[in-house]
Amino acid sequence: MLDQTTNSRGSLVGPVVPSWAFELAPCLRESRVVCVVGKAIARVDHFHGLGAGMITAVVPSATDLSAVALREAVAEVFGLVLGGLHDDGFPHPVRIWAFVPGIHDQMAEGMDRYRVFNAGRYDAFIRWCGGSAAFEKILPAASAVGHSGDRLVVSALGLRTPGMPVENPRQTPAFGYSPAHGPRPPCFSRAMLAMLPNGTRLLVSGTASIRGENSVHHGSLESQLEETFDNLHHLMQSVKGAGQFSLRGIETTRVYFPRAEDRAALMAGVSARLPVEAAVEYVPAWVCRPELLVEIEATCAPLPS
Ligand code: 3EB
Repeated sequence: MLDQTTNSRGSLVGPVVPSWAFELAPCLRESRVVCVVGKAIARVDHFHGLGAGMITAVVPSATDLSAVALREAVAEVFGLVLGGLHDDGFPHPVRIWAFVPGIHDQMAEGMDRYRVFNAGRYDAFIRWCGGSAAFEKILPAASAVGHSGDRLVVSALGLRTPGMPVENPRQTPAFGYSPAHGPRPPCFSRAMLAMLPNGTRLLVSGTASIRGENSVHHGSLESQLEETFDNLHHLMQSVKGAGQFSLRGIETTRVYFPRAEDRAALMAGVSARLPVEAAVEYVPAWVCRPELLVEIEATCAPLPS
């Protein structure tokens, strides 16, 4: 799905970070091949810009790994990416993208590949944060979606200065989800307020039709879209003391959707709710829960004061 698709201008979009992020750190400085879990191979690419770094790690045949091996591989890959950003002088991760192959394939009792991924990511962040108490202070914003290839791809954008995580009062923090959503919770913040080289931006994580910690409006694209925009609105309203944010300040978005037949309705519903000048990409992709029909990520500038 995500392996061969197009954005609204007709350019190919792979399992790759959006162009606004790539443009912040466009220069490839170093590319290494490393061994993970003693057998799988990963390629780790380090990109730099003037005020930002990006590290992308790719595990080519991740669908060959067992649940135990995948959890360990994900933990190692996140460790490589977070450690690499630190060594490159951009020690503060503000935004992570993960592209998970076969995201809904069952791997173990009640565990699809997304839940196994979550367990490995949790292991890495526990190590990196020195425990779960610091999650609310430093977890970056993120998106995790599926694609039809077999590669696990993790990209992280890092800065020299820390971002400030923002939560949504209508949603349980993802790192506080109950075990109903898997043995280990997804480690990310709903948004990160970050000082990018081009100014302060709110980097909004993948946002979906979730209230509290439960998916709502099963089967209804229109209602899920409305709920998603309500979540975006309330998230932006909850930013404290760093300028004001609203949907009107959105500059870029990515809309992930699993059902090809929903594209036209999404294009109509999304563009009606966004500023005309916002750059929107429509990216066919499974999202992390099978019942979710849309997930939207965004970058947002503060409103003029
Ligand atoms: C959710 O809110 C919906 O696992 O990194 C959105 C953004 C979602 C990021 C992730 C998951 C992730 O739980 C899914």
